Amino acid sequence: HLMSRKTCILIGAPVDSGKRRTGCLMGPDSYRTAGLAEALADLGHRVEDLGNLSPAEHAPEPSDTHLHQPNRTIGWTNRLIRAAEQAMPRGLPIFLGGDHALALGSVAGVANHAARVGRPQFVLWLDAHSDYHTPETSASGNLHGTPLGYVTGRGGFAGFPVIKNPVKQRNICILGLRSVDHAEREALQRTKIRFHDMRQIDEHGIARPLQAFLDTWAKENGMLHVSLDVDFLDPSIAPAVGTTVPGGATMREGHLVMEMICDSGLMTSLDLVELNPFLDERGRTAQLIVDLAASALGRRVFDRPTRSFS
Ligand code: HAR
Ligand code: MN
Ligand code: MN
Ligand code: MN
Repeated sequence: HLMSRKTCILIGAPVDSGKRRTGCLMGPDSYRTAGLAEALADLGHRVEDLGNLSPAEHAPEPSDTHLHQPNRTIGWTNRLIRAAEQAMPRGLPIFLGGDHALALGSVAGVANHAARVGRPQFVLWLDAHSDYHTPETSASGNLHGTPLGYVTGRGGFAGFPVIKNPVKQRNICILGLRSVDHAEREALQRTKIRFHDMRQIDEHGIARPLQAFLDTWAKENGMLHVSLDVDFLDPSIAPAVGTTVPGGATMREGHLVMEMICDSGLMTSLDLVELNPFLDERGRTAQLIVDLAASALGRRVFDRPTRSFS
């Protein structure tokens, strides 16, 4: 087997407060129906399913804000930080979204664990969007556009748990960008975050920037959190997402990324986010995401390196 046997901890996080269009709350059960636990068990992993969480207690929503359901997202963030901290010492948590607002909590929580064990936290963000807003810069008021802003320690997250262990900008790599707001682009370009838009991926392939990032991370014995937003993929293969953007990653680009992550050997946590089963076609998007997760956890046709045919 390519990958050592892991304890995969499935954490249902039916977060639906990060944007206005609802439906992501059905994501965790859609992944279960598509056979996620069985696929991982077939690869030799132990699988535990913690069921679906609910948000921690939170105040009622304010009416004097451009933000959509900030307090519910605060409740989720508190709950998910705790869930991530509790799961990390026991295995590899897989956060079943839920929209991308769940990553405010999942990433903050795994970064707290990394700090506790004295290892740097790395984050690979697979997304059409950079999700680097703060509540103040977000024109839409949709907090699923803010998790990278939050976990890197940008200001403006009043009422949210204080970020104890910000993820270093240089330890973040975003792949798949093709929809970045003006304020985000300006801010992102001033950071050390590595980001690669679809143009770069078209021109140089997806393997090169990913390998460069994985090499740094391996050298520094980091923890690696992978956050897979469904809209990273092209809508023609992954229609079940509220924010489709044409021109996304192909099926093989998606699998290659996951296979390379697996070969690198040390993915320590994973988010599967933004699946909206209400928009799916006969479960095909859920199935594709399950297959991608299986690739990240060792599914292969043949083990690498392939022998030559000579
Ligand atoms: N940048 C836009 C906004 O802030 C769109 C954000 C959409 N985010 C996601 N997740 N779908 O990546 O509203
Ligand atoms: Mn095998
Ligand atoms: Mn996203
Ligand atoms: Mn997105």
